[in-house]
Amino acid sequence: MNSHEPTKSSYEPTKSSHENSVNSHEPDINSHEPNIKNHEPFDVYLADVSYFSGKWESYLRYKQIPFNRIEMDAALGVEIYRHTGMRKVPAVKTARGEWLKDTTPMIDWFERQYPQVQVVPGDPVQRFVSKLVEDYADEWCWRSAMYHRWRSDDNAGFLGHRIGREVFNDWPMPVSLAGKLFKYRQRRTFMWGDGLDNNSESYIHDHYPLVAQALTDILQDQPFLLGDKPSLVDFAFMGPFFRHYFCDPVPAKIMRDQFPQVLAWVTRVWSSRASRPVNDPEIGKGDFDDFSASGWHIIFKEIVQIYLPYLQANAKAFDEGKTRFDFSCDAVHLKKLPVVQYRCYCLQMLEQQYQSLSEPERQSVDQLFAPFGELLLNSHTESGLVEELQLPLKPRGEIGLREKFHAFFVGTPWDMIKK
Ligand SMILES: N[C@@H](CCC(=O)N[C@@H](CS)C(=O)NCC(=O)O)C(=O)O
Repeated sequence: MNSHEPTKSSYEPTKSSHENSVNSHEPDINSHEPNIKNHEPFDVYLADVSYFSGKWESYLRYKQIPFNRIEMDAALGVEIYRHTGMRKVPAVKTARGEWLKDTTPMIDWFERQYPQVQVVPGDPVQRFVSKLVEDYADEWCWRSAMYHRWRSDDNAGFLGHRIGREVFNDWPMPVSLAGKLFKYRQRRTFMWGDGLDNNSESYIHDHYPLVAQALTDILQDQPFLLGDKPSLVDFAFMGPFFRHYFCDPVPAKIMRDQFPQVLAWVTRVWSSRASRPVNDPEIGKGDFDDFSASGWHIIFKEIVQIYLPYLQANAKAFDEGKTRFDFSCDAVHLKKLPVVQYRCYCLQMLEQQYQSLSEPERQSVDQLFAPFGELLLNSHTESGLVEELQLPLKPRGEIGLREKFHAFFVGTPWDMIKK
């Protein structure tokens, strides 16, 4: 297999998506960045069904960064694992042969290389709040997005088959069986293994409409979540809202019927280009907004009262060497959650960013969240992953046959601990 050959997506030829992302009719907004041209073009490994690939691809398309779009299969998964230590997408290889992983540090890396049009607000308070919201969209919206994909037999049957055909077509078995095995793995790990039971089901189910309503309220008077141009928080919410809620048939019906403004926003973000302001030439020139839209209250409340306490509990369980823990707050009780080391890293980064604000900036952040309680950002957690996630990644050695076999068939478990 030639790893540089874009694989075929079942919905539309991959090549057309690629052409959209580097459209020669658009002005080259990155022409002032001569240094970066050494890294181009990027090989971007992704999956057309994937949460984080959707976030990542929307960002690259908006920034008009040229890339080869390569859909992963199991063999490419081994290659990605060999260079990144994870069988996870998206992953990027630069033209110099350096590797990058994880959308959060990747966006920071690309923002430094392509500063012409920034998606992260320059104001320190807005920047910190954007990072916090990004983390919430990445990590806390994940459970509900997995639930809406895998809970209903109709949706899960369709997705299992689609993933079998698109991602595991090189497993030595019929794609229908590959799809069924993958469906079983996802349900076991991300539904029953991630706190879903009769008591928690209503919270997990309702999380999608809750956040969709918040986005609808925010979008009442503006095309994007922080005003008239896309920013980090738009790309972050594209994680759950694009490849899961917009593309998967069962949650997509909920979006069409109940949240049409969110449906319009998804297509707006997907089709936005930094060189092409929406409708009005004045649009896109101003600063980002200050999170004052009332819809943010729903999300801020969740962050203060549920998500940060959860991150603290996860970090405490990690420090105590546990592999599972129960988490309870007023809104939900989640039993036997896996300890996720990566989320200790998320907390560590957020705490560092919060601590590096000046006193008045920290007070402005606190004031935004004060109606809902105190921001818990003082665990001093040490995740052990900071070095691992420095980009570009340090080159890794060859891997043995056993590791190859594992990466091909099993992948890297979500709750894998790397000390
Ligand atoms: N924190 C990572 C998460 C990447 C991730 O979890 N990717 C999922 C797809 S959305 C994956 O590749 N999973 C592979 C698997 O479950 O085997 C990021 O932001 O890129």
